[in-house]
Amino acid sequence: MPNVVYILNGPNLNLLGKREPEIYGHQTLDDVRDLCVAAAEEHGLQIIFRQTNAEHELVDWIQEAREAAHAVVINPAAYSHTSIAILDALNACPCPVIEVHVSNIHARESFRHHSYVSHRADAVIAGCGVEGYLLALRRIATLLESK
Ligand code: CA2
Repeated sequence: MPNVVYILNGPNLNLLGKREPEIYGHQTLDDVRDLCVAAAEEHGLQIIFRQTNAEHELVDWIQEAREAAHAVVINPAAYSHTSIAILDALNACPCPVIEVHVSNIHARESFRHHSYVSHRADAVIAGCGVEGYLLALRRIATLLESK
């Protein structure tokens, strides 16, 4: 049975590739999912890829991942900067967690510089564009292989 990785995306990431390409690039979230499926196959991983605009749904999915996932890749989007609920849910997850941001949040407005999720994340990838998701999967494969 392949290791299962939940890839969870927060609010407005459904707009990826459709607005603000100078910040987020031209690839859509469907493109990101396709790239992640291909990368996961290469690494022998199975992915569950989801997006929601609702904080409670992210919390529910993280709780689901607690039982069902071997690792979590999460782009919490704006909830990174506001949500203790998402941090608490991730703190209850025993598996590796990697936080991904398409843009470099540290080179943007000061309110984006702090992420609650980073307090729990085993690694944080920011500013690599959508390639950040693929780097996260590669790191997850390394971490799970060394277990
Ligand atoms: O850089 C990232 O991946 C972010 O997580 C994206 C969030 C932002 O709030 C974070 O600070 C950094 C925004 C989600 C995407 O929002 C879009 C809005 C318009 C057009 C395209 C995407």
